[in-house]
Amino acid sequence: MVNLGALAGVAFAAIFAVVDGRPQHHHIHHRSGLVSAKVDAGDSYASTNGTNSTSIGNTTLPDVIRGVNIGGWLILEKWMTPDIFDNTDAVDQYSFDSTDGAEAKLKQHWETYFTEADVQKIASWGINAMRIPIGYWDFFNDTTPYIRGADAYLDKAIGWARKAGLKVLVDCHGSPGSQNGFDNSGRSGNVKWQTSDNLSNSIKALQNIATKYGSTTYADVVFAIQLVNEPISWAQNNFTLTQTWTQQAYHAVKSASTNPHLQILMHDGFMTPWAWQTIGAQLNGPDTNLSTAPFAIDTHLYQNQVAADSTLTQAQHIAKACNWTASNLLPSTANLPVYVGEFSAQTNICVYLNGTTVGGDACYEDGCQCSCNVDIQDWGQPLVKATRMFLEAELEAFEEGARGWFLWSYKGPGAWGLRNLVEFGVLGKGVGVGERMFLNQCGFE
Ligand SMILES: *[C@@H]1O[C@H](CO)[C@@H](O)[C@H](O)[C@H]1NC(C)=O
Ligand SMILES: *[C@@H]1O[C@H](CO)[C@@H](O)[C@H](O)[C@H]1NC(C)=O
Ligand SMILES: *[C@@H]1O[C@H](CO)[C@@H](O)[C@H](O)[C@H]1NC(C)=O
Ligand SMILES: *[C@@H]1O[C@H](CO)[C@@H](O)[C@H](O)[C@H]1NC(C)=O
Ligand SMILES: *[C@@H]1O[C@H](CO)[C@@H](O)[C@H](O)[C@H]1NC(C)=O
Ligand SMILES: *[C@@H]1O[C@H](CO)[C@@H](O)[C@H](O)[C@H]1NC(C)=O
Ligand SMILES: *[C@@H]1O[C@H](CO)[C@@H](O)[C@H](O)[C@H]1NC(C)=O
Ligand SMILES: *[C@@H]1O[C@H](CO)[C@@H](O)[C@H](O)[C@H]1NC(C)=O
Ligand SMILES: CC(=O)N[C@H]1CO[C@H](CO)[C@@H](O)[C@@H]1O
Repeated sequence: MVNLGALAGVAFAAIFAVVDGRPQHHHIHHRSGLVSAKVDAGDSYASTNGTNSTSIGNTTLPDVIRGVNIGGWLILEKWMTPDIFDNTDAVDQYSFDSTDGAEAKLKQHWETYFTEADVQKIASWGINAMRIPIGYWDFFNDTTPYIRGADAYLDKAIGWARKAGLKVLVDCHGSPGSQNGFDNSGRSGNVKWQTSDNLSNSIKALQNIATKYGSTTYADVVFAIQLVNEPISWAQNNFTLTQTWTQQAYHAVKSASTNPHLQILMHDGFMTPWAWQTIGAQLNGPDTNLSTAPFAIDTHLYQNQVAADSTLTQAQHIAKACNWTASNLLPSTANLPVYVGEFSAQTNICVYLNGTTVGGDACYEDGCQCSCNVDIQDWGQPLVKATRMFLEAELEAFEEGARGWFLWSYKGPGAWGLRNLVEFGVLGKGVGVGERMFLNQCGFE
């Protein structure tokens, strides 16, 4: 997930409100006697078609990737797992790794936060792929300031995925020097990815990743490797340099891989997939088949990261989500597949009993609930339904215009968590994540 610092506004406060379970404004009506978070028995559901698969060589890939991120596991993010940071001054993986007893705590976390039972649960919901973030430090031949060992758990997850029939995207989420200064890169603060040897060292780590996970041994389960996550295109980073590096990294990963069908993903650098069409055409060729193209773009589409989004009603959020197909995803003629590698059902809205929504984090009428400061287990039906409507619109837009999607994140807090969304009736019911209550919201049909 991306935390855009000062811009995050309400959303950032909301994260902590949800984590703490404490309302930020004591005059807000919360936990307002609406105890049932279940959807009405009388509601009707439709099942969108399951997704067919296409096989090439040893690789069989669903035609629509319906995925989830396994965030907060192999790279710590404090807002997602605050408990592990208790009694430390650490703010990120880097600072955590030098605290007392860090190694034992990390092993315990790796061992328990995500298990084979979770993979089975995910598969039972109709999810067919996982994007698994991991840091470069487990694949780097020289010493780094990070504790190693997370890669053994990536291997376990890949084994569980293989058994459950899920595909895996190995996502190099933390790169040398930090590509964005966000905690999700391993180290918050300075961005030094494009200084010193960090760019070439990023490629060295990717070569090791590709030698292993890009081999034919993994071709039945690892369908893609991601070069870098969310490199910023401002401040210390230069987007032109990012694009030059991407082509070098692409060729390095390709030559280190023996799986000829491996896909190589690059995050768009917050410049939208449109900015990658020329490179896409160069790497994929002019007549690429979108389901087999080797180079693809990862874009992240949130509606809770900038203050302006927190003024929107849910109807406006939905209109914006539907619009993404045209505004942020590419037409099939672009020869460049796009994955929505991160998005969330979480918006900052308040919902009245009659279903009307306003943006923000405060409302003043009995029964009204705001998504950012009421625990999801206490959500009444109006809030559950409004959130479901938005999430279904997002999925409709992605399945129309993208190769696939990965929700952030399986165990995210509140409405950030797929686990919570399924448990509290925001997505899926009988047949899983392909199930729809609000068909054709975007008018594509
Ligand atoms: C998709 O839906 C159609 C019509 O309901 C059905 O005939 C077909 O078997 C479905 N395909 C899959 C893969 O579920
Ligand atoms: C899956 O394949 C079947 C048989 O070719 C076809 O009828 C159906 O429309 C396909 N479903 C999807 C979702 O593409
Ligand atoms: C398929 O997998 C087998 C066993 O791992 C391997 O020997 C073979 O080269 C693979 N074929 C392709 C086309 O990747
Ligand atoms: C890292 O070390 C291994 C084992 O010595 C070697 O096979 C590999 O080529 C090295 N990777 C890089 C990128 O130098
Ligand atoms: C980014 O790098 C390119 C190529 O080196 C250079 O032409 C351009 O001026 C740089 N942009 C900025 C904003 O520094
Ligand atoms: C893309 O490639 C797959 C696998 O070879 C094939 O089934 C499909 O028909 C191709 N699609 C197009 C549009 O060529
Ligand atoms: C839809 O996208 C276009 C740009 O493609 C933009 O001009 C317009 O404001 C967007 N509308 C909404 C509701 O987001
Ligand atoms: C829904 O309730 C709110 C708050 O009482 C009210 O302002 C709004 O007009 C109502 N909307 C409709 C469509 O009844
Ligand atoms: C792993 C690595 O090469 N890190 C380097 C990134 O760049 C900074 C300086 O810009 C170095 O201090 C790091 O050693």
